[in-house]
Amino acid sequence: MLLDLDSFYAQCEENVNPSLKGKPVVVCVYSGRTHDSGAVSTANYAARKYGVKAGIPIVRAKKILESLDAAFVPMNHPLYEQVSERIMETLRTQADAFEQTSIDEAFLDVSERADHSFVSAKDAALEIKKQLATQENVTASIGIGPNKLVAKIASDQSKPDGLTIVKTEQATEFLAPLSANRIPGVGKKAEEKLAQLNVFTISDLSNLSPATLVDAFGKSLGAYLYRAARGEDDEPVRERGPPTQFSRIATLKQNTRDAEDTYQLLAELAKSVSDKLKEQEMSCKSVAIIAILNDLSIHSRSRTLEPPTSEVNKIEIAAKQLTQEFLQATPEATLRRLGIKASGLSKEAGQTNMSKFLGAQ
Ligand code: DCP
Ligand code: CA
Ligand code: CA
Repeated sequence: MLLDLDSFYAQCEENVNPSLKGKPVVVCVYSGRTHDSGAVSTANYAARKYGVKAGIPIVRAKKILESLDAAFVPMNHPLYEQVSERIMETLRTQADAFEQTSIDEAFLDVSERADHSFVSAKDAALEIKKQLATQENVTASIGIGPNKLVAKIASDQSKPDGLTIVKTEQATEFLAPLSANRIPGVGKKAEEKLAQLNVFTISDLSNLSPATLVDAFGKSLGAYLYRAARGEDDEPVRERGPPTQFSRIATLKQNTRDAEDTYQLLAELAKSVSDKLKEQEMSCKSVAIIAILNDLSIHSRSRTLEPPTSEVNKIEIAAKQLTQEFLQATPEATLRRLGIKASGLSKEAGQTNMSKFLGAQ
């Protein structure tokens, strides 16, 4: 089964601020440039009714919802991470194998505990929905299928609070009328190519020969699409390994090529990356800056830290130096956005455990 939480950030906001309930709620990523500049991160279903959705400018959302009592709230990522971590922890215990694929989404292999029965799997899904409602006051949409591909597509079929079950023998019939872009991995580019081949639905796709698909998409994507059109997929549900990097990125108040103008932002980003490392009890061997220029080109410079660290000061100093050096070496560069990436992650050595141990005495 694939479980995807409904309008996730918006539900988190509604739960910490019950006065939002019933209103259109829009979670905003303010760029900080002018009062209202920025984009919509997500909106609850009351706002979506009017066409407000992720990615549109905040200004446009405000115009659309002008005459309604709508709430615009700034994105609060630490809150969503906390809620997500609690939910994922509970979900993990409900599956034979568990794979979190994003902040609000996870695959649960329930084959064994449901005795390979779709009826039992449905009961398990209803139980999970009930648990999410009582423990976290959130709804989710769940898809159940014979494999990850079908479960994922099924989870998108009915939202919010949906439950769609596609048994093995129903898979091809279920997929046939759906638009080909419902297949994970089919983005804008693939969709255009498919349209040139007169392919719009998954049924159309299933009529293409392997040779045509490999010709158009290359061996790997071509073979994947051939199987996907038939509802075939044998990727196992597997726990993802520990993270290998953390990064934070933000827009400068104004474009600049004066290093000092970036120091406040870099300090905030360093704090955020360091907090994340400490929360995960990890340290990083390498710090990089990501510089996005006014022409939107992306550049990065990195440095090794010896010994590995999670200290905010060390990360901040490295990022400031990298920014200075980058600006000196690139006279034509004007910064628009800046990010810090910590990579080469490892679990903190025994030290923290020792200090925890001592602290507990
Ligand atoms: N998100 C974002 N910007 C996007 C897409 C998503 O910031 N362009 C964030 C906000 C979402 C969260 O990620 O709440 C999860 O993304 P989903 O695509 O699952 O969208 P929602 O959970 O908001 O809505 P849905 O009910 O359609 O799943
Ligand atoms: Ca979601
Ligand atoms: Ca999602």
